[in-house]
Amino acid sequence: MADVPLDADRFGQDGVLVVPGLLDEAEIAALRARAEWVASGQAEHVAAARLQVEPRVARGEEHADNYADSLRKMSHIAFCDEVFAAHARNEKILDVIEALLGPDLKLYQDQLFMKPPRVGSRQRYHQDAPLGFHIDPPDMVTCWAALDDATIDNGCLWMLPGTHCYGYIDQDEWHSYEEQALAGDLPAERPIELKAGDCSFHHGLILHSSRPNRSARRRRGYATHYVSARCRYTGNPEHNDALLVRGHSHEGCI
Ligand SMILES: O=C(O)CCC(=O)C(=O)O
Repeated sequence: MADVPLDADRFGQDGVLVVPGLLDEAEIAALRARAEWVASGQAEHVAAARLQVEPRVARGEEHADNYADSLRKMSHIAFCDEVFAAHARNEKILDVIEALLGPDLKLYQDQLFMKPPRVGSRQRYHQDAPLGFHIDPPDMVTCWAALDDATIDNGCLWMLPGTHCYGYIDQDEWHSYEEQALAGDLPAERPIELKAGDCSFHHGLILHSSRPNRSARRRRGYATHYVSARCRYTGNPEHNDALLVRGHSHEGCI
């Protein structure tokens, strides 16, 4: 493994870690160009169902300047697009993930969160692992790569450090954290402001959210969700399309 300067102990305590400048300008430019094309809706290799429009725009309650800037997110695109697939296999990212999850790694899912200018909506407080990740144990880490500068103003991620240590949290409790956040009464929450090219890494059980983008600036973040290849897959085996990205698969595991 390459020498990655990272504080795995800090990740163990907080459940989140930022690695500044992990992606270089060429890598960011390639992702942005591809995101632009896929978000235009013209890329035939990406099924339209993978592109989700902001709900308020879809209902006609808000208006976006163009189709790309109406999109909330694009999902599972590394499974059909070579540029996003190459990012998901980026050795610099996998070195960090390996330091946190061990040597055998699979990509379970990916999502390009578009958070478009003015209409980008809030993502409520949630844990990732219970939301469609059928694995046991929940050994899962997400790399969130900033394609644009992500600030409080344009809707960066917010984390509740340490909450990954509580295991699966009842969804009623998610809602109570959400209400406290909306009331401005959640002092433990921390903004994860990033420059384009920075990556944050978060545990599958940490509570996190993001605020609306009311600014005129984009805030795209490409999340690749990795799991240990030693986890058991608890879903319908026919739906298991996790991709081995480093190390080995294990009999009876995902
Ligand atoms: O980018 C966002 O607004 C939400 C991201 C998120 O929830 C995730 O990466 O798990």
